[in-house]
Amino acid sequence: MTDANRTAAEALVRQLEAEGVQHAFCVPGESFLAVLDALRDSSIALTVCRQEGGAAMMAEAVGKATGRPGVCFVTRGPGATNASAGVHIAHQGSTPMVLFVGQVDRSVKDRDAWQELDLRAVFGSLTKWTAEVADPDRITEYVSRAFHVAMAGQPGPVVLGLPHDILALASRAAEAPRAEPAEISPGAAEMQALEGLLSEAERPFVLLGGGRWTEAARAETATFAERFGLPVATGFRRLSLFDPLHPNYAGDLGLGANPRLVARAKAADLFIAVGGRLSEVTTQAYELFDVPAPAAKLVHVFPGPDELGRVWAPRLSICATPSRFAAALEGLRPSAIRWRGAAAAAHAEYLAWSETPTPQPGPVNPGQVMAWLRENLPADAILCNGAGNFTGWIHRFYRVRRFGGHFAPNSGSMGYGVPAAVAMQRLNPGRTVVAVSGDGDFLMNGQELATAAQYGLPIIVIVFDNASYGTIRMHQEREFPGRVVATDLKSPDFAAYARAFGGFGATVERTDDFPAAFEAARAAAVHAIVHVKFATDAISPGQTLSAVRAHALAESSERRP
Ligand SMILES: Cc1ncc(C[n+]2csc(CCOP(=O)(O)OP(=O)(O)O)c2C)c(N)n1
Repeated sequence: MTDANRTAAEALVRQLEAEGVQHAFCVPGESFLAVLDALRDSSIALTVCRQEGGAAMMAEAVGKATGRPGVCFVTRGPGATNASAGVHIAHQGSTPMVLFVGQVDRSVKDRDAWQELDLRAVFGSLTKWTAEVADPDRITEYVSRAFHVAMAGQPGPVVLGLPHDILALASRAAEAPRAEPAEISPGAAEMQALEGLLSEAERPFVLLGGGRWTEAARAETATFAERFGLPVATGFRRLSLFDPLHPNYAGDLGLGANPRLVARAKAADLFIAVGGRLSEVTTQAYELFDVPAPAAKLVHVFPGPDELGRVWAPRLSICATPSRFAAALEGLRPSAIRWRGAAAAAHAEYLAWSETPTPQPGPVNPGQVMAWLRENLPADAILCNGAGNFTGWIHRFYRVRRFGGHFAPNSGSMGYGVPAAVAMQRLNPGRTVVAVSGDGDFLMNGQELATAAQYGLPIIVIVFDNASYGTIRMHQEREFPGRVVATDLKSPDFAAYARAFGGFGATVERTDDFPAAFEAARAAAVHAIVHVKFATDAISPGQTLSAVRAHALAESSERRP
């Protein structure tokens, strides 16, 4: 519909409503006041944040959670460059997202005017599409296209510039109907070819990843795996695509993966990768298969043709969305199944790997903390995290039981956990939302605790504090043993930090004290931090920094002439 009396900003907001947008995140700027004004009268819940990086990560998390673009508004130069952190996460995570940027007036464009940013140049390689709306009468056309592009094929981010002067102008733009991404079905010939490959296989392996999954597709894939006894793994930070207690679950193929799982994946003669792009982390630094011709027959199912064959030439390329592919699995009837017992063996290996505690130096064992959370969080809890070695304990010991129960950056960007938790608690007021952060990771966006406070969001943040940028220290010890530089951290009292924002804080210095601290945080029903201090030496599950250093020193002395 059109309304001759409305402004371009109002038309934009009406189009967002037509797209079904329920939440938007922003840091305000004078460049898009008319949009903020229109949002004031809208059904869209606006969350005002403290830094655009956090706002963009919140929008990214919404995109991951809903499969529809997360929406973020920021101002030009300083705002958009801050937000780029979240845009890159969406880019590497195949997450639909639209970042709106208040841009300079058209009359001063290209003068390097106040905070002007060449959006296409800056965001060109980070987005599926970057554009500026130059005509108030075309604003809904641009928004509609942004939503279509963000969700189409392999989803990803779109950046739309909004010149300040067009926003308050009258707009004759009509609303477009809600964008629905095209589904892509596998052809009968491809499914028949897959059936043939299964009939010949002896050691098949299924890997799930990427975007465009639905709860139904997850269930259909599980049924398929059960019917044929197939071992199924999840890719890096795609933990919620398969129930870890399902008897066919083989484990998480990401950072710190179970060596037995990696061996199983490498030994497969038929490797069926569904939905994911076969990233560097999932493929164990491109070591799972020979490049470009894997020994295994690789079947790559992906919702866009351009990714198929990027690194490895698949034996069978299937361009399909996971939902349509999963629906088509029902029709498969391989003539022979030669791998009986493989799924049970793989699942037993996963259980042993995730249930055997790893010894760690010092009175706190982060693995035991994650194991406690695994046993004590409700099945529908949402866990969010950023990046750092502390995530190794999540991947290994935690279990994500539900679809959409885990939000983490596939790009390995620090600072994601707190904003993602804020966004998920905004969307799911009744659910337990926990962010797990490192001491370095937390302070990258810890200021968004103020946003949790402002909206009364009882997120619980666990800060794993090893007084170090531990991941980098680990690499440092490997490459320059004993030469510590720029990795020691002196952090604040994080429990007091939480209290300064009006929340609850507790400090834990022994594993046994964690349950009571966490329960107290839960009972407080406000945003909370449980500050867990542990030994710097406890660098990752079952590993110490001293051992890493000793190994590196021994290797370097062997190399010396
Ligand atoms: C935004 C960003 N900056 C830098 C890095 C490089 N980096 C990866 S892990 C890491 C250290 C993380 O430290 P912390 O959060 O304390 O966790 P830990 O590794 O000690 O468990 C750094 C600096 C990154 N991944 N993301």
